Amino acid sequence: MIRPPIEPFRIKVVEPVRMTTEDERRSIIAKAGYNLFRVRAEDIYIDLLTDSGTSAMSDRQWSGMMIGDESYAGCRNFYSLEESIRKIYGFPYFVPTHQGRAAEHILFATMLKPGDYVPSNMHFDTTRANIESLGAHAVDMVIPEGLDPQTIHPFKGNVDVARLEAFIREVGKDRIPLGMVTITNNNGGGQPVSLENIRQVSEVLHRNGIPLFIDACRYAENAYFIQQREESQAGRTTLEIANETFSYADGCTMSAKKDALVNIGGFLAMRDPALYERICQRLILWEGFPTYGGLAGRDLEAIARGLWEALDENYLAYRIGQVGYLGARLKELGIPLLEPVGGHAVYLDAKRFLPHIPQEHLPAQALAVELYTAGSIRTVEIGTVMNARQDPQTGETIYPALELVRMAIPRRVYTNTHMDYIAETTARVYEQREKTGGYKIVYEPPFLRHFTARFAALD
Ligand code: P70
Repeated sequence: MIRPPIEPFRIKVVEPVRMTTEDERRSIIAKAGYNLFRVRAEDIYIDLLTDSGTSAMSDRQWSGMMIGDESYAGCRNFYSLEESIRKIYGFPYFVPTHQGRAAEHILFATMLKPGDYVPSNMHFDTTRANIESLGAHAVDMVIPEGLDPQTIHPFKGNVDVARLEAFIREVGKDRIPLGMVTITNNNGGGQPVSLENIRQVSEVLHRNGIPLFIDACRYAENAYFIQQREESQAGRTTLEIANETFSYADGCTMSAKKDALVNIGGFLAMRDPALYERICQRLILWEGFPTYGGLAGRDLEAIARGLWEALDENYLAYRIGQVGYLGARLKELGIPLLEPVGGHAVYLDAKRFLPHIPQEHLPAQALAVELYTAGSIRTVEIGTVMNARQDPQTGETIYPALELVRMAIPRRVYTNTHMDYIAETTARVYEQREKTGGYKIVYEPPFLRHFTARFAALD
C-alpha cells in the first residue's frame, strides 16, 4: 500500500467547497466555451488549474501582514524581504514586482532588442511570450530525455550543454544578451535541474560573456530534488543548495506565487549595479517605486517569511511527497503519466490516455474537459492549445512534443483524501476514454491563446 505523507501543520481556517451535479457541469462548461479558465471558481470542487498564488499562508505569514508598513518609500517590509533574498539568493540588488511576468517583462525590455536570442532549458509560456513580443527568439534546449514522457531520468529539466555551446557558436554571443534556466522545468513536467548542470550552463555562458538569469519560482522544490537525487549533495541543507544554485547566476526572475507561498507578488534580483539602475527607471514607469514595485508593504512581508517556510525540509518532504503520492496512486490505477512525477504537479500524458484523438483535435484539452465534467476537477492543458507554433515560412502548425494535462497541486491546501478522490475520478474517466471525442478552436487571440480561447466539440 502506498502511504501518503503526514502533513507538518494543522488546519486553523477552512473554506467550504460545493459539489455540483454532472448535468450542471455539462451546462457550465459548454457556456464557458469548453475553456476551464472561463469557469467560475465556485463551480469547481478541486482546483488544480495552478499552484500559482493558490497556497495557504501560515499563521506567521498572516501575522506578518499585520505589520505591513504602507509607506510609499522605504517601508520596513522591503528591508525584511531584502534580508531574506540576500540570505537565500545572495543577490545584492532586487526590485519587487506584482508577479513573475512583470519581472520578466522589465528584464527583457531592458536587455533585449529585436532579433536577439534567449536560450533556456524550456521557457514557460509567459516568458516566451514576453521575449517574442519584443521581436526576440526564445529557444528551448532541454536534454532529449526531457521531451519523452516515459524516460526515467533524475534531472529531466537539465539543459543540453553541448547544444548550448553549439548554439552560441552558430548565432554568435553578441546576439544572446542572456541565457536562462527554469527551475523546476514547468512546461517539461515540473522536472528538476541538477546543481552540476546549472554550474556547467553558467560556465559556458560566462566563458562567452553572457549572463545567466534563473527563472526561480520553484527554487525550493528544485533544491529538495537536488538533495534527494544528486549524490554529491545528499548531506547538505536545502538552504546551502539554494545558495550554491544562485551563486552561479547573475540574477533571477521570481514569481513569489509559487515557492514563496503567497497569493500575489514577485521580484527581479541581480548582481550588476548598472543593470539595477536601468531596471529601476523602468520599474518606476510600469510597476511602482523600487521599494514596493506594485505590491503593498504587507505583501512584501508575507513573501519575506514565505521564502523561508518553503525551504523547510519537513515541509518539502510533505510537499514533494503529496505530489508523488497522487502520481503513485494514478500509476497504480494504470493511468499514463509523465514520469518521474514532478515537484508541483502530476502531468497526464494525453497522447497515451486518448490515443484515438489526433493532436490537431486537441486531446489534452478534451481530457481536461472530461475531468471537469466527471468530477468537478479543474486542470490545465499544456499541449497543442498552449504550445503549438506556426512555422514562419510555411505557415504550417508545429505540434509540441508533449501533449499534457497538468494537475497542479496548490501548496498546503488539499488533503491526501482529496488526492485519493482525484485519482479515483481520473480512473473513471480513463475507463470511459473511448467515448471521449476531440475539440476544435472557434476563437483565439494572437498571444497566450489558452487563457481566453473558446472551443467546440467535434462530432
Ligand atoms: C503556472 C503559472 C507561472 C510562471 C512559471 C514559470 C516557470 C514564470 C511564471 C510567471 C501560470 C499559469 C499557468 C496556467 C494556469 C494558471 C497560471 N506559472 N515562470 O501555473 O509567473 O504567473 O507570477 O506572472 O511557471 O505554472 P506569474
